[in-house]
Amino acid sequence: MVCEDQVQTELPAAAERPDSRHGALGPLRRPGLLSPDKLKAAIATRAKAEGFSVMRVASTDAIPEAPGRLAGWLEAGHHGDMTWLTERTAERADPATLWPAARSVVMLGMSYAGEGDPLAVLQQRDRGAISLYARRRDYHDVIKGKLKSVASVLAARGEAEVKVFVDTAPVMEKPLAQAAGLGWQGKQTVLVSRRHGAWLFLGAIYTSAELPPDAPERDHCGSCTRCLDICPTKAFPAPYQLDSRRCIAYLTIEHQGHIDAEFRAGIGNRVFGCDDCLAVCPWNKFAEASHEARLALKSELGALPLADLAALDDAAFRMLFAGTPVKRTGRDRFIRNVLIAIGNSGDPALAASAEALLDDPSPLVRAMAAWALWQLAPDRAANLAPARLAQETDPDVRAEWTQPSPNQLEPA
Ligand code: B12
Ligand code: SF4
Ligand code: SF4
Repeated sequence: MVCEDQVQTELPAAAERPDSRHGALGPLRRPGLLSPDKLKAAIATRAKAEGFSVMRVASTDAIPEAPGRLAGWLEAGHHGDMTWLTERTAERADPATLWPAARSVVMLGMSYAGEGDPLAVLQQRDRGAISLYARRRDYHDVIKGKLKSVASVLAARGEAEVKVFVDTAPVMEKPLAQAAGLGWQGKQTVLVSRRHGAWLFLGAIYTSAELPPDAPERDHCGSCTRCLDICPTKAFPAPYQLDSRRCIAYLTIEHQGHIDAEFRAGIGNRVFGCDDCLAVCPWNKFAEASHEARLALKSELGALPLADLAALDDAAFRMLFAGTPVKRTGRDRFIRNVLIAIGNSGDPALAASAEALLDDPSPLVRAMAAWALWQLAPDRAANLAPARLAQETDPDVRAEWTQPSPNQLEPA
């Protein structure tokens, strides 16, 4: 989802590549080079072969509203502690500023629609809900290779320069995808497609090739507000505006610190990400389940018992989530999330899992172990509190022992 530490990948134009058979010949089109229309068709063919569900083109000046919207979002503080979003904003909001040689943006979407109801696991309160995108191989790894393959067509058959991006800084993939006509930014801000619903991973190729642009998609949300209404932590101050600081995806994946008491009940049993505002979109009914083998769902991650998750040490965490996006949070933040889910489970049998983590080296874990114990076994927590306060030095963990955190939101 967010992967700003990855750098964009560049392929040199065909003439610069060591294996190029063309050499640098001046402006005449060499044999094998394609006209813009044919080049676009060739890219579409390769994109389809690589498993992309949709590919369309935008010009580099297609999102003139983006700089103002990005600035407003940042000024409102809606990025939380994702401070990297405040850097290189001019390049982020304008492809031509990021790369002056760029003439076109090829936007690609890959479906990750699943079968069945992705929210069903939310009813299993003793299990951990991992969002649909993360129960599989990390899409960054899969899509980057596929983007490079598509981009190689541009380099070889258009003699164009290319840079490929999937979640790499600084690119605004959703407005670009809307401008290219892949779909529109729904009221929950995610790109929604009439054919694939809200389940599309996005990737971008910036290129020096002049390709015929496609028409932008218009908004098909109408009077629907399902995604806004379902949000458990009320993260939408208005339609089309997301305050990340209130979003469970942000809190459970990106946020490094303690999670405010205000949001804990709303998190329910979501231990990594959240799908609610995507899953309720009526446009999903047209989405076919994804058949991309390299993004196949790992069924074993579907509804893992919270007791098993709480028992993971660092090595076991890495092994269980190897190759998936979950590994990025690291064990401590993940166990923080699991303990919140345990506290929300209403299952006194899980109090033992919380108690077993009271001495964990991570204050993030100790704090949420104390909180979960207060939720499930308040008498036991009250008995332990004096001794715990006598030995605990971390102020945030002490605060959990001093004041059981009130749930300010109803459980989802
Ligand atoms: C930062 C980030 C996050 C942050 C912030 C999310 C956000 N809405 O921006 C957090 C951590 C919360 C997050 C969560 C998720 N993310 Co994320 N994330 C990103 C990232 C890296 C940057 C997005 C960005 O630039 N945000 C900044 C704001 C300014 O941009 P914006 O969303 O376009 O918001 C503007 C519009 O709403 C617009 N606006 C204002 N008024 C109006 C009015 C109208 C009519 C319109 C059209 C627009 C509009 O202005 C806003 C600013 O106010 C992108 C990858 C990328 N490089 O683009 C992935 C990306 C958006 N994430 C993705 C995914 C899958 C998710 C999750 C679904 C994961 C999950 N299941 O937990 C959730 C979805 C939560 C949600 N409702 O958005 C996918 C979405 C794919 C898609 N189909 O759109 C992306 C594109 C990654 C990818 N390559 O596929 N993510
Ligand atoms: S991902 Fe979940 S918490 Fe975030 S805005 Fe959507 S429904 Fe709300
Ligand atoms: S749920 Fe409704 S409002 Fe939200 S994105 Fe889908 S169509 Fe638009």
